[in-house]
Amino acid sequence: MENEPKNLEGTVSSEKENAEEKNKAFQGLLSKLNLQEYQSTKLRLQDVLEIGSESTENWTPQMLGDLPWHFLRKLMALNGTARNTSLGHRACDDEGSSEEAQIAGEDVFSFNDTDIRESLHPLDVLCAVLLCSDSFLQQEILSRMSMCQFALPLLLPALDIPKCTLMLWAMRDIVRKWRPHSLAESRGFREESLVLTSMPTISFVQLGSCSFSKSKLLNDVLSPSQQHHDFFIHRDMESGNVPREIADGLVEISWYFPGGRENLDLFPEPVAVTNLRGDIESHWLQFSFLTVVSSAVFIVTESMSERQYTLLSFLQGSATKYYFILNCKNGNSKETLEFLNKLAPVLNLSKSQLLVKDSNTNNAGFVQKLKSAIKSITSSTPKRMNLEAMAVTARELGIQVDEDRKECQSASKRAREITVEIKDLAKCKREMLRLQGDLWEKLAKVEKELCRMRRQGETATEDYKCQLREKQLDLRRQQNQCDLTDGLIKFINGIGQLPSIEKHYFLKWMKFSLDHIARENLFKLRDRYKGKSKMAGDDPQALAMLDKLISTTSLGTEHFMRELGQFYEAECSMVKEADKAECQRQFIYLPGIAADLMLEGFPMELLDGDSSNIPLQWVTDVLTELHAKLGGRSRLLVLTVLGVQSTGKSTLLNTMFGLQLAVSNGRCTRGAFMMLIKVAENFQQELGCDFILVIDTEGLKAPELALLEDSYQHDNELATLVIGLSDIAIINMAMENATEMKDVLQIVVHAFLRMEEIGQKPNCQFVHQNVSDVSAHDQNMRDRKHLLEQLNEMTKAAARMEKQCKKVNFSCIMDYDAEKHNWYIPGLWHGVPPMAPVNMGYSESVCELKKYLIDFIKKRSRDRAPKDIPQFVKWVESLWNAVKHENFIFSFRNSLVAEAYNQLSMKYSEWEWHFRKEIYLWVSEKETVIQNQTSEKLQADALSMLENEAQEKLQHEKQKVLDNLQDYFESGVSNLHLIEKYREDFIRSATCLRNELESYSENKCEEAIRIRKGQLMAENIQTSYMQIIEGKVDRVLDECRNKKHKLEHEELKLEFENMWRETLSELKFSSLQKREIYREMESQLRKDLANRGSAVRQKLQESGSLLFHGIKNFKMKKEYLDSAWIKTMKKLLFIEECETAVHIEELAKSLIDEGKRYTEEKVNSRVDYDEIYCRELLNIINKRLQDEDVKKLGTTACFEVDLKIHILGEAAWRFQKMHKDFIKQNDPQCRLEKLKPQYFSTFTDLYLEKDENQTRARDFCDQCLKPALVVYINKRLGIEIVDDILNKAESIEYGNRTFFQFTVQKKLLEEMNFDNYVKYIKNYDNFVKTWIQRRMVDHYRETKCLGELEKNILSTIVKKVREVLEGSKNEKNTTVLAFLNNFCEALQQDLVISKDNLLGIQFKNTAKTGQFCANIQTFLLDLEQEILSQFGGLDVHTKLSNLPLKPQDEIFKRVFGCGKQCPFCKVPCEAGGSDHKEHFASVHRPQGLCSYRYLDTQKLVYDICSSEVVSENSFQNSDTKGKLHPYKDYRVYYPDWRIQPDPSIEASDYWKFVFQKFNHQLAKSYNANPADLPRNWGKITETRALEGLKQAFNMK
Ligand SMILES: Nc1nc2c(ncn2[C@@H]2O[C@H](COP(=O)(O)OP(=O)(O)OP(=O)(O)O)[C@@H](O)[C@H]2O)c(=O)[nH]1
Ligand SMILES: [Mg+2]
Ligand SMILES: [Zn+2]
Ligand SMILES: [Zn+2]
Repeated sequence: MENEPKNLEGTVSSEKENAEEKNKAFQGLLSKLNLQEYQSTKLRLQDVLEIGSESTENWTPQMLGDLPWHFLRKLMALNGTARNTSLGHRACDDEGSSEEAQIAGEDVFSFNDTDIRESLHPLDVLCAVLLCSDSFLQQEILSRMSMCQFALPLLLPALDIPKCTLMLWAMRDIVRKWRPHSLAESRGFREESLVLTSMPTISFVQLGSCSFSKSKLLNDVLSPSQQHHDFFIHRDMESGNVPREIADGLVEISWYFPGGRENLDLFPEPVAVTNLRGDIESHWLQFSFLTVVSSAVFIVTESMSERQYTLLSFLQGSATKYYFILNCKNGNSKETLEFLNKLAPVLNLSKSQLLVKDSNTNNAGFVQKLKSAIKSITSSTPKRMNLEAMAVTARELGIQVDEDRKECQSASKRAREITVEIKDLAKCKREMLRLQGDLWEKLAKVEKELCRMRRQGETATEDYKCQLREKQLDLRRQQNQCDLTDGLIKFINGIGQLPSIEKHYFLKWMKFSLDHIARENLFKLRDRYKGKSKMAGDDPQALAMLDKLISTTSLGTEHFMRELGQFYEAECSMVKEADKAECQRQFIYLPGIAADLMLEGFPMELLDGDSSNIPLQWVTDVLTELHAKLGGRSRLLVLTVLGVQSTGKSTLLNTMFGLQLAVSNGRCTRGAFMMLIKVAENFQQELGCDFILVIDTEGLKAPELALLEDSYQHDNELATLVIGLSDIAIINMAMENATEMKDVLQIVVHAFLRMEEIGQKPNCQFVHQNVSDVSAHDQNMRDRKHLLEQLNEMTKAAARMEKQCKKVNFSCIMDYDAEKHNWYIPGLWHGVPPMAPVNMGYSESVCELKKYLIDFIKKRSRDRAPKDIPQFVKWVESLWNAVKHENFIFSFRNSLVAEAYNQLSMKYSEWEWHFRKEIYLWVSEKETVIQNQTSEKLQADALSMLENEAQEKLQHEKQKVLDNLQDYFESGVSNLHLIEKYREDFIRSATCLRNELESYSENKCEEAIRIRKGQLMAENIQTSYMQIIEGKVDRVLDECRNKKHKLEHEELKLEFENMWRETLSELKFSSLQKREIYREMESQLRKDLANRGSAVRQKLQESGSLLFHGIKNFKMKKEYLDSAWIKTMKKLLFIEECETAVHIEELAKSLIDEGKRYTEEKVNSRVDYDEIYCRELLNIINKRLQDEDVKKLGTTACFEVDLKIHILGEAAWRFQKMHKDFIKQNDPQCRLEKLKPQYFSTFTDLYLEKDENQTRARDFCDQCLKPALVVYINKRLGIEIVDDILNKAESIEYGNRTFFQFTVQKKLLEEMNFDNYVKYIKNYDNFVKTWIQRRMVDHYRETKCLGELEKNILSTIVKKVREVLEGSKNEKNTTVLAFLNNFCEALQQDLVISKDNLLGIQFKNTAKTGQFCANIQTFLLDLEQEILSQFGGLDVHTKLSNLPLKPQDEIFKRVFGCGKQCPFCKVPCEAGGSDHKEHFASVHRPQGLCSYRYLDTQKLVYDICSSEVVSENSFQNSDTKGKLHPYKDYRVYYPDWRIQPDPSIEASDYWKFVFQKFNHQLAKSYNANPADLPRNWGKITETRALEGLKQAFNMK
């Protein structure tokens, strides 16, 4: 250094000492600030951005250690008070001490305790923080300081070495915008990176000590008139007077930028101002630097000594202009002047270069003087230099430059290699990023067309879909054939192979260069456009053009990432198509790289704003990778922002979370970006999530632009997607423009409405920007009311547009509270840019909002578990899919919703079965009790009492279901809010179930009582006969005993026989009346058809007795078809007669089956015939004939008559036989005969005086207990089987209807049997019944565990029996008669013991109860074995047919559901519960599968309804009365069906495969021609079909 003063040279030792001292000071400071740990491992940006518990606190620093964090947090929030270092008042201390002082009688005032509050100089804190930060945090700190218009550190004192560091890198990110006066006319502006902008620099340094503040002076100079701003910290600021510990030698820099208003601007061009802290003497290096880079240096001094003079004279020859500001204070000014005069020739000083200030100088005047001095410098074409050039000087002087780190330099080189080539942005994009241009845009269009089918034209839907699919694949193939371009390879190397720090540098460098190029480009473009738009006036067309141009020529790292995404996606689809082997994949590692970037806080593109498309595969895989990297701990809260273009959305997010989203004028954010903000470990629990995912979106278009393009659609899509993903959505509004606001609100309301419909209810916060008054909230009360009214109005309009008819208003569709969820935020700038700092009010309001949001998140996560990444991915997928379709609501399907719904309906099925079981058991118990009733007890009001009891029970059980439902919805199972809207369905279903069971139980009880009454009549007669017989037996016994000799067995028998014969002949048996059932039924049928006209009557007459019907099969006849109806149908719909005939025959067959089932059930219950049975049969038929579907067939009265006759005829002879059997069973004589052996054995035993106890006990077991136990087992077995099956592990298939469908279809695919498929499709309910029965029988045959069930049932009841016996054992004195009565009484709810047999047992029974019981107990063991082996001998099938409650029917009810079928393809409904509002099915199938065909060609139709409902096609059928109706509006005719478009092309692969496989067989069996199936259906393999099935049913 030539001009370095000698006396500073050679003092190495003092320099060393100096350094040591400095280091000591620094260490001291660090320990005060608690920053030591960051001396080696620097603070990173992420550390500062983490959300911790302090985010919700009002945070004032209390200790010195709080100061750095206070600074960082406030700065991140752009708060103007960030540099404040005063510590929080310890208010109570203060008061306390003054009071204490008074009490103690001390003086209140004294000098020493004034204000020596412990604190630090702000610059010390700043330096310490910067020294402890890594270069990325430094960069962020400086960028934010620049926004706050704080002076920035240019040369930062370094500590371990006596040098300092030039903060070039740290300022790299700052971009400033200004309007030089040369552009004032044209209203153009300049925008440039600060470090690249050349301008004159004016430096201010100080010589010796000085009592006036040059910083303050500078602030006065730089501040705009009427608005003072502290660019530099000065001693009159808070803590500005605290002695500096390390900040001496710091050089700060600040700038003046003109705004293009000549009378207001200080200077016409930008000027930089630097300020060296401390004396030049001790900071000569810094000073030398300044003398080289500055156009002028102002030296402030109060006095000058000899030494100082000498020092300054070394500056001789310097190119810089020197000015002196002399602050005259006391006597020595004269001496100083002398020195200055001596210096004048050396430094080329002129008169104007000395500014004298004394105590009389008017400050304002002085400032003015200084300003003109500067102005004259700038107007004299001074030296201009930018920061990059300064760095060169710095290096020459041995000053470090922060950019010189090895990593930074090599990263810069890498980035330059890519960007150096770029001249023309549009061209570069075309050539370097080929995949995302035309190809990707075309792909986006095809993907949307696949959903919207707008240009389908005449092509058949499935064919058109195939074509599109081919096109899609072709585009992907083209993409896949592209090679990576050179630039891209370098980019991948940059982000893929470098260590984290270098990668970071690399990405930053990329950004800086690309931004720089883009700015230059834009500048030119604007210029060119300026001319055009001037000609056209301010016409929107030109604006729109410009807007478009800006977007096509913008280039950022996101474009590179997007390109990688496309490479990845193209490869994926090739692999999927098997065009590429898994092992050939080149790009499989890319998602991992992108996930890393996200983790490091880089924004990731979610929606590509250029093509309006989401690269779904890419996004999914990146996020999945991210989830894996997080070890599965990825609970997210999603926060988004929406609003009109350029209303400061990105700025808001940047301020709130310290993010670095791109911010600028014009459409700046494109599409949507997501970013992760980490929640501090110790705060995750409290906040309920691990990350906050922030989504920044592209601004919605201004209305004038919206008119021009199709951008309304784009905006709508964006809003729907983003709001759908949100937990919290911030709607940003700049208050000034009412129409703009209305437009945005409309879009937003639509999106919210859609979300409500699908169960997603995000919270919504309105942010009104640019409202500054403190009273804003109150003043705007009216506005808020007005806003709410408007919102309500819009909501209603939107609901109408979405074709919803329900009444809604805004707060129904979102979580919105007008009072709490409206925020008024003042404008961002305090004053006029470019010199305006960020408004404190802005920063603080945003901070308030943030606090509120964090609090809100805490509360919200308590009652709703936040989604994790896999769930988020599913949301993206399903929302995007629905958005692509036109009709969002009906297209939306989300696997999470489906999963939650499936879980709920599974639960509901359980509750339903429980309810049923309770009622079944109750009814069976009551039936048993009724059967045990003797006449006196079966009173007239027995039924109504039972009914009351039933009501209570039903109510109770229903309530249980409702309670379960309630509990379930409060259980915190995930995603419950999504299915909230289905809750009503299940509540209604519970009521419906209750009603069903009510009529079931009433019918059962009624029937039981009726039957019992009939039995009692017979029993009474019986009893009287038995008494007579018993009297006779008694007499004969006496006679025999009186005979002298002992009678042999033969003789006894003879005596007994004689007595029996005589008695019977004496008795006049009044046997039961025999009825002619078929006649009774005939008359009932006549009554049923009485008012159907003479033709019917005649037909009935002709048919003759029922006895002759129902034997042969039912045959179709021509007269069953209404010929007039058939004709119209044929004309309208081309429905052929034969087709209708087939349907009618099917109907008849199914009704006949049902009749048979009913009859059989009655016959099996072995009761007497009752006319109710016939009535019931007729009811079944009549009800079915009233069905809408059946009415459509146009059957004739003749059909009805014949069908009824057939069904009743078949029933008649069975009922007749049943009646006959009953009479036979109950004929008194027969019954008596049956008892004969027993009487005889009692008789002989009595005569021989054998111990009859044992025999009697055995008889009791055999004849009374055994049959009762068998009946008991059968009664329970059905219920137990259902329980058993549902509790099996595999029972998931019966869990709900969706699972069942999946299982069945999967099994069918495995078997691949044509007949089975036909049965499944055509005769669904029968198929299901057979299926269940078959599975059940197979299961029990295989496992043989039915025996186990029987054993369990038996042992429970036997245990009960034993208990009763045990209880009676010790009763010595009771008679057997009494015992038996007790016994029956005790078990009256469980066992029906035959009264006849009991009487026999009681006859002449003198045994002692105790003994009798003991005997029974011994026999009981054998009895149990006997019963079990009897059951064991039966085949499973027989066993099942013996059960009064058929388990297969119960399971059928469970899986069959409402039984409705899709009006187009007949696929069964899968909705849960029995009373749902909408029917739906997971997959629909090609219509030809259920025999639909084209009438002209008779070829089977292969259209799928789920595709048709989004196509332009129409349908016609009898519901539309043959008129064509657009498929899209199918809900006009089928409002209770929800047919959702396929979530993916693959979902219908299953049925396509089946159709393809059986096309010819189907055609043959339906008497049609095979379909011309689209070619690529043939490519579907069985594996893919199964995959499709799994996907459709959401199975893993
Ligand atoms: N006057 C004023 N300017 C603002 C305010 N908020 C932001 N800006 C400026 O407006 C410009 C646009 O801000 P951005 O944050 O990019 O706006 P945006 O809504 O994200 O814009 P797009 O993403 O392009 O839709 C920037 O230059 C901001 O500095 C404000 O409240 N008042
Ligand atoms: Mg933005
Ligand atoms: Zn369908
Ligand atoms: Zn249904």
